[in-house]
Amino acid sequence: MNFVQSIQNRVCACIRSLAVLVAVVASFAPAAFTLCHGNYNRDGGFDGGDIDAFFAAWEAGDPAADVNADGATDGGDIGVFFTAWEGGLCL
Ligand SMILES: [Ca+2]
Ligand SMILES: [Ca+2]
Repeated sequence: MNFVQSIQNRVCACIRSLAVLVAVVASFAPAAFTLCHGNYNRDGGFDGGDIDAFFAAWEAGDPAADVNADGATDGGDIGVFFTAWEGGLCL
């Protein structure tokens, strides 16, 4: 293996590591990174679009809808979502 191949291999290994990191970060639910559950669709406002987005995720059992972060997407999340949404709160 010559010097150029060695550098190429290292760059490729670095890119693969970065791709793995991006995949890991992307696998987390968006809600896990936001403290602004009321603005569920992250458009900056608190409106019906957030309700639609929240319930679409909630009905699908999407972990992103686990807004109370108890590990389950269930009825407990609805109250937390509506409290944040009605108050325009970023908890
Ligand atoms: Ca919104
Ligand atoms: Ca939950």
